[in-house]
Amino acid sequence: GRIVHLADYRPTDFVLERVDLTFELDPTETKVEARLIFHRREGVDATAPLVLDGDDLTMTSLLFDQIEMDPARYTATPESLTIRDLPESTPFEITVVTMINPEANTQLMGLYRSNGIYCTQCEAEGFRRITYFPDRPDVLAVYTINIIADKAANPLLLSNGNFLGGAGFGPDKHFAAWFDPHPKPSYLFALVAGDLGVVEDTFTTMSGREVALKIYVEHGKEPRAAYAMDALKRSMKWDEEVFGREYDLDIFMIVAVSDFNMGAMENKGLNIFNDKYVLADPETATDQDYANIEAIIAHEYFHNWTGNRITCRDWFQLCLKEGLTVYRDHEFSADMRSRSVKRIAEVRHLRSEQFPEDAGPLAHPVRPTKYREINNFYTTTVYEKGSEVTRMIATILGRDDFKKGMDLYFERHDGDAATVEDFVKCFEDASGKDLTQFSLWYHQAGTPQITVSSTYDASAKTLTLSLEQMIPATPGQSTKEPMHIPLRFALISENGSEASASAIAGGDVTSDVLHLTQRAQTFTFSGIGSRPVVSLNRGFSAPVTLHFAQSAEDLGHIARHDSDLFARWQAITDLALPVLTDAAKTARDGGAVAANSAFVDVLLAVAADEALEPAFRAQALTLPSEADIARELGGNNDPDAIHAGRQAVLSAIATAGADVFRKLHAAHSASGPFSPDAAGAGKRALKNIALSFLSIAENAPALAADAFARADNMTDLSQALTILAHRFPDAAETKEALAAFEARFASNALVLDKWFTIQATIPGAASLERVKALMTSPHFQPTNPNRVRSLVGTFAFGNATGFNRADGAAYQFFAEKILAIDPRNPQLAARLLTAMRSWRLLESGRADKARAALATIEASASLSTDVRDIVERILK
Ligand code: HT7
Ligand code: ZN
Repeated sequence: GRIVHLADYRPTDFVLERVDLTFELDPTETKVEARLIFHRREGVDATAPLVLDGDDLTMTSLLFDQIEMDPARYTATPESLTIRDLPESTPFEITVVTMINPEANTQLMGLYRSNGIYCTQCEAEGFRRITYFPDRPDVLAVYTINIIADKAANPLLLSNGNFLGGAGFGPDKHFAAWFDPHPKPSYLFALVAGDLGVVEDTFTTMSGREVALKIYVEHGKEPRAAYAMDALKRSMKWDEEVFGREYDLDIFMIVAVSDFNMGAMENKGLNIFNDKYVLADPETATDQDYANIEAIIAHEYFHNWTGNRITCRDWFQLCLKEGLTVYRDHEFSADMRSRSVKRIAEVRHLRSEQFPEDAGPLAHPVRPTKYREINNFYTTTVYEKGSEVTRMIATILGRDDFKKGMDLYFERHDGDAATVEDFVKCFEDASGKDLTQFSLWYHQAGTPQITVSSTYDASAKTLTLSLEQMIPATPGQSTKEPMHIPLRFALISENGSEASASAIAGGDVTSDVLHLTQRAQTFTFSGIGSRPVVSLNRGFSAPVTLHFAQSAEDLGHIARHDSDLFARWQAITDLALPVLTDAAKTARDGGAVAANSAFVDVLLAVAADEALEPAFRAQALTLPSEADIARELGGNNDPDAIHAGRQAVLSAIATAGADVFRKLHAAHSASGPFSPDAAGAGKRALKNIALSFLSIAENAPALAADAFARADNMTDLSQALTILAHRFPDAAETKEALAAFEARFASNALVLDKWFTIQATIPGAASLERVKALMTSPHFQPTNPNRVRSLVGTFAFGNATGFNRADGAAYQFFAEKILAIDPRNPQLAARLLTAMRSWRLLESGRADKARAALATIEASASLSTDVRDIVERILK
């Protein structure tokens, strides 16, 4: 594949006025007739041809203004259709017929069939696999869609917009027509046909219009769509209340399908979802599943304004819709749940996924300037760091000006295909602030590293805070400019209150935000009566890494007293990390790990503090992950030592806190009626982490086996099974529980995904054989992305000791799997392969073996562009 550069952007030569599509659906021979009306853009050379994109297309007919076209005037290949000798200024109509095979479409891009359901996925460049088209996001048009299909097999015929009408069509067929009045790019087109059940409801918008809401799922699964419907209605209301955004069609539909490459897709009026993010009930879904459904339903719905009404000019602007929409779904979940606990979860996710991406060979700016395969840029940097950049704009502007900027964006750009510059300009114009330096966040890759030191001068009553920023080199960017980094902070007095300064020198400080703008900067606060403890980057106001050598006493003070719960959690993490890295080093040298008792005391005090919400206490008790420790160690890593060290620390905490954990477990075990809300989920989280520590303390499976037997919801059941499998993999209780789980949920693939994941993530070298054996299980479907991710994906991403076993056997196994998946589904293969992006941080024995496995992949002659792009960048 060639490389696409942002600098080469130019508008199309022809303007698309209308699109009429007629589909005659057939599992293997679907006929697509596209009638497209174009005119030449003013000022474009009269001899310029019309070039349309295609991908693997077969054309059977081409008409120009209803008359068969002279073959001398066009060239059709599977990848493009070029038409010459076109009118200079008058509109003209092209009618193209293509034949496609949905059944054979294993890539899940374009029109495909999943479990007997026809569905589409057009973002980013799937529409060109349906018909020849100017398949780019800046070509907006109004679409009319006709669908003809066998009536018995496909009672349901859906597309974007409003339903126009339908009727019988011959003896066995019927048709339906849909019209979407909102101009849209091709990537938002959708079609669904098949036989599905439906859950229906209505929503009355703020201006009093009634919208029909429909969620389509497989027959019999309707009750499991109730939570998704509730989340949808809450999302619609929230977007009206918080962003002033009202829905704009008579109907909003969601369809759940079982084969899907990503989480969901925001097609106008017809969202298509991976069924994993729609279906839930207490028996089959965990609290995490409920939270994901709520967030993804909201995310796709919010795209109606940030993505659909205002779309992207080109794919380099992906963060314009994705970063902003993630920010909106984060804010929604924060309002629905506990804001601090949600923030902690977001930061954990950002650090475990985005920071490694930003520190490795796949690092790229939030707004990239070039790509070889756009599918590989649906990354955590574009999404999650993109969201953090939006959050920083809100922090710098403050609530009111941020709202003004958003309103201006909606007003100024509704109906546009916009750019990041357009977006930022709205905030500049609304606030009068210059965001030029801030915009570097879009252009410079790498996580800023900030070194901080503070000194208190008792006689002068001053506190000086010196900060220095360093942005590491990333691929293609060896030097960086200093950025504008907004750091929320507080100076906490000895008694826990927040000290205020009478004057500040050295830089811009607005209320509780310190604006670091220079490479090195010293802020002096005066009028400070006694030495305060500095709480910095509260609420994680900037996605940076702080290097601030605060004493254990100061961190303990923050952990116990900060009014910002996020900061308290961060202080606990800062106390934990050196304990865990020391433990890893000790384990590596074969020594006995001794956990630092000051840290354990703080942790247990927080765990036992009834004034704190259970969900927060559960977060505090969830120690930094093995990946977090590896990142902190920074290189030459031995996953076995990291694991052993962490286990030793967990044991020390379990022993010291056995009484606390026993009380917590008992107090939260008496469960009332199940509620998936945040309060219920928090109690379950605290109870289950207490159970996990108790099981470590007792070093026996009985407690978890008992919890497994008594569980009345999937959260408790899967947590108990995880403890059994991960702690006591060879115990009879574990074997029985795994078998019972498998038998009970044999007909529920989404639940069996949990069964695969729990086993794929059992620590230790033996897990490779386990994963291989599970691949032969009758429940494993190698063509279904959810199954592959739940087994192979979680093994590679979530089992550091198993995947990185010292003999390199798992890398070779993984390389074989990537090469087997790639021909069927390149997107899935490429995404899985990113699990190896941090191979250079391993100790040399493992690193050599990882490199060799990557080289095996690279040497394959028939790689997809997707996998070739990833493997070459990882190896560079
Ligand atoms: N905007 C959607 C992205 C997406 C996607 C991209 C590439 C290939 C398949 C895909 N399915 C969905 C999802 C979202 O961010 O809302
Ligand atoms: Zn999105």
